[in-house]
Amino acid sequence: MQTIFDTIKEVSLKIDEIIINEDLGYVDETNATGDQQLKLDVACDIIIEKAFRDNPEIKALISEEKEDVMECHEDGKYTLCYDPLDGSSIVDANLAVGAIFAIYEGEPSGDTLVGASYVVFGPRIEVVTLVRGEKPIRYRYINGAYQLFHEIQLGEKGHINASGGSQKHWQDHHIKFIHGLFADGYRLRYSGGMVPDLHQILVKGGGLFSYPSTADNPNGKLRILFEVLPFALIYEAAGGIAIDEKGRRLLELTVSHPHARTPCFFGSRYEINRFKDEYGIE
Ligand code: AHM
Ligand code: MG
Repeated sequence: MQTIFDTIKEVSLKIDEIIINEDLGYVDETNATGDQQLKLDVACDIIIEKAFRDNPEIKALISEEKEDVMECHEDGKYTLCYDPLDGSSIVDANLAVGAIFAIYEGEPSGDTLVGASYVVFGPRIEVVTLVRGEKPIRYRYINGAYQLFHEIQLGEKGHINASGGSQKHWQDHHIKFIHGLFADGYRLRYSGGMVPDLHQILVKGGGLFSYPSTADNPNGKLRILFEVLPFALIYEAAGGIAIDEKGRRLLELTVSHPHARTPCFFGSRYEINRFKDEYGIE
């Protein structure tokens, strides 16, 4: 798996270069989930595909930007699912964006997820990698090289509250829960990019990120294979909890379709246990 992480670090430099230099306009098509695609989404997707498709360890590539699975090597060990540019809607405002990678051994699911990684393209490039069963490791790109920074460990409780979706469409129990956290002193930190938002909670030691079901999006917005499962593995490995609205571990969800979505709640233990109490989950 280390070679996959090494390649992620290499492609991140190329992606960073095109984020900085390329046209931010839209292409004429939409992607597999009907989102409008930026030229950057497509360019990042191609960079990742090229970097991995000849690696004999890779059985298949599944991209958020493509409808179909790309079969690579029949005897390959891993299926790599990735979101090449998370935060397409905020890149034009020059906010931090990211890329997310989930490494599956076998048919993609929470059980077969053996590793995960994400990249933050902010003022600096940071990469977090995780081998299942170990702790997430944070690297920073400084002076032309990646430097191991530290292992990531969440505290019992944090002070960040980040919830997605339009408040107009939140359900009453979600409104009550989120407002209750603010009333207790939690700070709003929501950029519209799940990578920087979830990363901030991880590196500041705790808090809550939620993307609930809403009246307009009953399954939430975030995709299980590319976005939700890799972060669920990372949050659990860091000592946090990652569940859906019914209190099920996200890693235990069944995946009906590569582009399936789910409501999701990631956080340190206190906030998630409070969420369960408020939502009436055993
Ligand atoms: P994207 O992959 O098209 O960028 O969409 C995913 C993003 C997440 O990064 C972020 O958490 C969410 O969409 C924000 O959605 P909303 O604006 O509905 O809160
Ligand atoms: Mg995304």
